[in-house]
Amino acid sequence: MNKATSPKTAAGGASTEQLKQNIIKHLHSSLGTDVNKASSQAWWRATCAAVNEQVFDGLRNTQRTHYQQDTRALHYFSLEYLMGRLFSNNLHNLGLYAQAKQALSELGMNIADLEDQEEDMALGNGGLGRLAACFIDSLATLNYPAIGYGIHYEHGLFKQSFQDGRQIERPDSWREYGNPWEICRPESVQEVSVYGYVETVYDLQGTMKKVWHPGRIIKGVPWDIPVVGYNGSSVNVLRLWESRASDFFNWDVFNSGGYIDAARQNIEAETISKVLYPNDDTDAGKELRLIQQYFFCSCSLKDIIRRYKRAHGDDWSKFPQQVVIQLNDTHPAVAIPELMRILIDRADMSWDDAWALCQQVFAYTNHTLLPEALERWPVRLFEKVLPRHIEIIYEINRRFLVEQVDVLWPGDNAKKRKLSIIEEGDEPMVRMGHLSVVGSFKVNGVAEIHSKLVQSDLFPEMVALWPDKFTNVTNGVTPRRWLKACNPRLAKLLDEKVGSGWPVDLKLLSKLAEFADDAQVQDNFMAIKQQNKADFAKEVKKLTKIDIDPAAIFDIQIKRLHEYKRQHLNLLHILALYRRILQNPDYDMVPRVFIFGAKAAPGYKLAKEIIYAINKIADKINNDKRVKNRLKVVFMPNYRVTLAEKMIPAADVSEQISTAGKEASGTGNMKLALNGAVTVGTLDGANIEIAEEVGNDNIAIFGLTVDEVKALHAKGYHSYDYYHNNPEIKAILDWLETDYFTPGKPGELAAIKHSLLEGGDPYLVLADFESYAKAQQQIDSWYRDKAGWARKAILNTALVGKFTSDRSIEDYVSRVWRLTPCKVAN
Ligand code: 73E
Ligand code: PLP
Repeated sequence: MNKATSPKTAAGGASTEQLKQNIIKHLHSSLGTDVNKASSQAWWRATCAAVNEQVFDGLRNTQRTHYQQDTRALHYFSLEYLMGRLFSNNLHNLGLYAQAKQALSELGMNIADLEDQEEDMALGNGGLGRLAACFIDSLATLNYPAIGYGIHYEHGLFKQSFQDGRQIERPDSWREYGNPWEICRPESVQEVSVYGYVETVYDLQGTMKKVWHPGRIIKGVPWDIPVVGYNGSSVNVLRLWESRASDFFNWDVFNSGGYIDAARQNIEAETISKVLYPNDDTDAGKELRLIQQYFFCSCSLKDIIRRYKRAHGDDWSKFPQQVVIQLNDTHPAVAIPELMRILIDRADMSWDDAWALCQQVFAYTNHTLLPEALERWPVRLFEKVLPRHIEIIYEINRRFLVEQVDVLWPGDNAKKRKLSIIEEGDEPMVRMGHLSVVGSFKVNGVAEIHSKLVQSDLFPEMVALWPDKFTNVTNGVTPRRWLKACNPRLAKLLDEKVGSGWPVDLKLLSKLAEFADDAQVQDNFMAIKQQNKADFAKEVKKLTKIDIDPAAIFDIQIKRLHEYKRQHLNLLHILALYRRILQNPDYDMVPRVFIFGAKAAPGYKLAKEIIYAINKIADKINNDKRVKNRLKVVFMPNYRVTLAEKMIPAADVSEQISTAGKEASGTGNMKLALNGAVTVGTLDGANIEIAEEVGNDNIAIFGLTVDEVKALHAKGYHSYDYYHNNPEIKAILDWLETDYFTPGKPGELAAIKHSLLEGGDPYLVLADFESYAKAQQQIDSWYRDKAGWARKAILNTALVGKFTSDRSIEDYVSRVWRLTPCKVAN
């Protein structure tokens, strides 16, 4: 394994004194203010500018080295990057955090206050976007030549607040006053066409050519965000495209007197990169979303080709050696027909040569099996927006059906219908998953079980056609952000116990297992947890006005709100505990605080009802004297990376309770276990691999397995049976229909009951309830044994080294990308 070295004490040799001088210099010369009157915002910007001096040195060195060595590079195509804040991350990765803290303190400033000046860069919805952010951190740390491509959304994921318990969305304007980390690159602008029509023409030799006459041309302006590797030696780039009206186009309209029209079309062009779609399943059918996808793929491919041509001219033969493109789900799959178009229509390549090249360049990661998230686009929409691409897709499909499908299954029309990239029906659709598999040389899922299901349930025939195409790469998270930076107390203990190499070699944490029964280490470990909980309790008080006791179990469920993630299973269990307390005033339980963090997609009605119900029930329970603080419920508003960084170090229990087979992997599960939380989880996604690593004594597994879920559905699932046969379930569901939690407004919380009964309970909440309640009982009894619990918490941290995103990247390198690390000289 290619190991990065531990961070130098001061990258570029900057001392605390130099840093101080640089900060002051930037206060003066970049911000136009001075130490006596500068705001916290100005101090933060000046410090960013001082840090950037070193970031940019690293960036120049890296780009020069990659250019000189003409390296093969990874191009990560993703519609989402959930980066969070960059300030402390960059300082940590440059090995400058301690100096910066000291320098600022000597200047009379508190580094934590400056950190709070930064808006989260929330250009993603959840796990998929955060995975992309962890991956680019690991790629830079491991010195792999790589570039991330995406969209420079003006508005990232909405901000969430609650009004009378209901979710309110407000726009996120993360760069309203500019962003110190990004660099605009006007010299690398690209132009992208959409709409129009395709003409068939013949040249003098009688060869047929297709000419696309676009209806509109849009300019793509690149913004580069430096991605600093942990040792500071490689600094890669995240290149995000912003859409603007093309100069050429405006001029045209202006000449014909259409000033207002020109202004309108300007706005339309700028709309493309205006806002991130806030759904973490797809909005198939939305024209703007398809245009977003095409816009960034086309800009990025042209950028890659421009760079390739600078080194290799018109000789395309080395392209597949130099370029590999990873498609982060099907969202960027339109890159496949776009590269075909460029090669055939622009570079005059034959179909066969172009297709052979394409198939060596693309690889596809599948992140979900949920039917609603499998992207399909109406053919009609494609015809309108991308008339040339739909022709190319038809031809890819025709050849695939004739040359592959019909050869293996001659004359089998049912197979053809099932495998066709075009789904037949009243409204024919383009299946982006099929296109991605056909156009890629590798396809992977994101955890062992998920990759198996991709092969057995989603694409079995594709596996029969190309058995070697399919593989697994289990997800991972960067331990730099998700342990070292967010949990400094634990990081320090780990430095002492296992040495300081763990941030780049997470398996070293296993040495901590030797101390799992050491009373002193247990005390230290649990004292750190206690301090983190006390810090977080203050944050809870500040944001929600709720008092919580750090001595209670902090039981945390943080993730997007979705029925398959089953926040409502957690809620039903909370109601069960509450009811038991009311029925038996002496009910004996370890005090527990159930803490939620979750955004619901604005159009997802039931998800919003679940948020409302949690808030209303929390209100009642938290103010009920009879509970005597045994139970508290907190819904933290505006869950995002920055909040995750505060919640995860404070968690005792991690809720990972999706219906088996539905959560492809999960990554929050890894972060929580790494920080010493014990998981209550189903055998789903990466939970299975976490259980393998930490052992069954250190995780509370419950619920139906994937096979049992399938069998239950096959036999016929009747949620009413559980309602009628389990008095606790019946009482709780009926309770939701009363006005107990919403005085004077009975029925306000009934939506959950209805979805679980008349709605058929599609995610088997009632089927898993009893087993879940038992697992929670198990947690309660485990926690009573202080030493036993400390042992479990320590072993969770010690044994999850597998889940570093460095390991994921090395898996991608050996199974998919075939990259060579390229050490950058300072
Ligand atoms: O299980 C998670 C997984 O950990 C999965 O649900 C998530 O990806 C994570 C990273 O692999 C995911 N997000 C989406 N699909 N799967 C998605 C779909 C449409 C829009 C945005 C996100
Ligand atoms: N949202 C944020 C802000 C995160 O940090 C994470 C972490 O992995 C996720 C969503 C994904 O959570 P999960 O894997 O539990 O769905």
